[in-house]
Amino acid sequence: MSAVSAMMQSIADDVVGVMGDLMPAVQGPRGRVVDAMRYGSLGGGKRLRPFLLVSSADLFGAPRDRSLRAAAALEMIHSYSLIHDDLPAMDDADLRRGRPSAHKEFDEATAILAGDGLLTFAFEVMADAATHPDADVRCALIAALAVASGPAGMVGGQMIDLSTDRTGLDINGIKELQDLKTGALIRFACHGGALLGGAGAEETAKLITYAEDLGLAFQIVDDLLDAFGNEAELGKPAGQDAEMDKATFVKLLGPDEARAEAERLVDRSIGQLTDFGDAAEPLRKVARFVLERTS
Ligand code: GRG
Repeated sequence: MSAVSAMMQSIADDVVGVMGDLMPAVQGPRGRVVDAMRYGSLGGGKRLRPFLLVSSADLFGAPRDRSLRAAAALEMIHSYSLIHDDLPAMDDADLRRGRPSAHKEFDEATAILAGDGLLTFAFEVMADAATHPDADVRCALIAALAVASGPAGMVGGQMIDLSTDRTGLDINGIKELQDLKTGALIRFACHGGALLGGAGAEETAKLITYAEDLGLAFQIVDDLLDAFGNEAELGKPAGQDAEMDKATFVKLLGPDEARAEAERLVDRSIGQLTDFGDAAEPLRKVARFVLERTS
């Protein structure tokens, strides 16, 4: 295992542990929705967003027990988005992370409720004093996470994706869509880490710019993986964008230019980290990982 994979695995294990403890299985009539919440959030996944949040918070010496709780809340929102995205009314996907998607393992109504449960529980976790003793910091975290995941963020991006004839979008249209749909939660990861750590305005701005470039690079690589990736490693079918004739970075720029653009963005994102010195090495390493990832 490479050094960055080991670092990511360690934070992934910790955040999954925190999520599991926060959502213990329950007996009785409401047990099924908790089972589906656990199914849709605890298995597999790269846990990129938690890694970004914890590594950003580490820059300012924030205690890990706090940053892991905030990271768990963020990953609950990401997991809800995947559960809902897989539903027949949206992407209609049978596979997620190499396993049946939540509505295939359970049923559609349970999958909808599991997504709703993860979304709302995430804010309960953020609002708890164990996440940060200062209520102003908790409020700032909650507000930023709500903006990132709501209609001005991920939900808005998903709406554009579902309602636009994506065959007609140009490169700026694709950038705007992806900046909301995928970028907003990645941006929150670094912003949330800065809030938890009490970062100053300049440090926060640098981390947010790092995350914006990284989020776009992540999405370009996602498009490249859909076009050329290995289905077994992806844990889901590939080639779906081309099948639907979607305008993607790969289609609009061509694979070579798309790859070059992702590399430029990652270089630029790393450039934002200079002032943080050696402490930002995990953020530099994960940026390079985003280019090399195969799933
Ligand atoms: C349903 C409100 C709502 C939003 C859905 C995130 C999303 C919006 C849809 C997912 C569809 C998709 C494949 C988007 C491309 C980028 C992306 C977010 C991929 C999945 O994230 P990873 O690669 O997943 O971090 P893992 O499994 O590693 O957690």
